[in-house]
Amino acid sequence: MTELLKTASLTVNLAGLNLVNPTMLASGILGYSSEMLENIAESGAGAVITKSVCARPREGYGNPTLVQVGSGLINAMGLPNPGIVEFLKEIHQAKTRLQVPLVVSVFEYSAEQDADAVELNVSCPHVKDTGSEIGRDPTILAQVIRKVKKAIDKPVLVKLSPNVSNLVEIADAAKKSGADALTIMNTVKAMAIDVDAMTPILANKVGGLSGPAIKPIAIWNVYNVFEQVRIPLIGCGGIANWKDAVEFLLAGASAVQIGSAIAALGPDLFHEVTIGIAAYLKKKGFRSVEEIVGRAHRA
Ligand code: RRO
Repeated sequence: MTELLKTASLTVNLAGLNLVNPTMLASGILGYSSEMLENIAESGAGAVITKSVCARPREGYGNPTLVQVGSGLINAMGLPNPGIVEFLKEIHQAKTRLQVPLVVSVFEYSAEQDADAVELNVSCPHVKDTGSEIGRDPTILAQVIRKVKKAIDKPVLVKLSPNVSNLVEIADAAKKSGADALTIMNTVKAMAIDVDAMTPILANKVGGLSGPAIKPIAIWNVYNVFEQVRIPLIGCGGIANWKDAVEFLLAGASAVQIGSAIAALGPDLFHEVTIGIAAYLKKKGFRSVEEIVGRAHRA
């Protein structure tokens, strides 16, 4: 099995981050502890992204925060996090132990020296003022990105929302204001209603849908942005196996993030997906992941 990993180059240079393979842990999955991130890296992730953190601690919403639906999950956690000061301790510890790039997901930007990169979360579908209010307005988004780029000299990834009328316009504004790569996409605004109680199930009522249900939406958005904006893309949305990952690469993503499926199936999925990508490259006669990025556009 591991011999297979040597038959093709699986490495990816993503905006200056060197990944041993194109899989990344999506933000928001599996807590804040450095042990958890280390475990994920040891299981084969090419990079890990923390849960989103903001300047001050936030409790998040009350329960229920999660509901399973047809082929996905709707969450409305409400950005629970211990605040940057407390979080820095975990980040520092993680950085000293991790062998793969550590990306810190931030809401309100706070200087973070130990991160290899930051992922700006401007796309939470339901947290007021700091989430998709920024990510859906190209002018405000550009101002925020310029400010962050001025403050740090690390790669800035920007995670965008599908809950906008023109994602290409948003992606273009992000690129022009200095984003180094774009993560496409955050969750899709969604709701589930309890027919007995006759009320929305989540305490926050509205949430974000993730999982297999949103994969075709994410594939389309990656494909469409790739065609019109020249910037490295990271595909995210419903990846549960190697084939899903390959689909994103063919659509134009240089790397992929896996979220809900890791929570459901465990971190070994990173290795399985990487092996699957390697086998696919071998079968098709390609020597590197880079050779298939955006390949579906040649059709
Ligand atoms: O914490 C959340 O409820 C949350 C966030 Br910050 C996000 O970016 N996307 C999402 O679906 N939920």
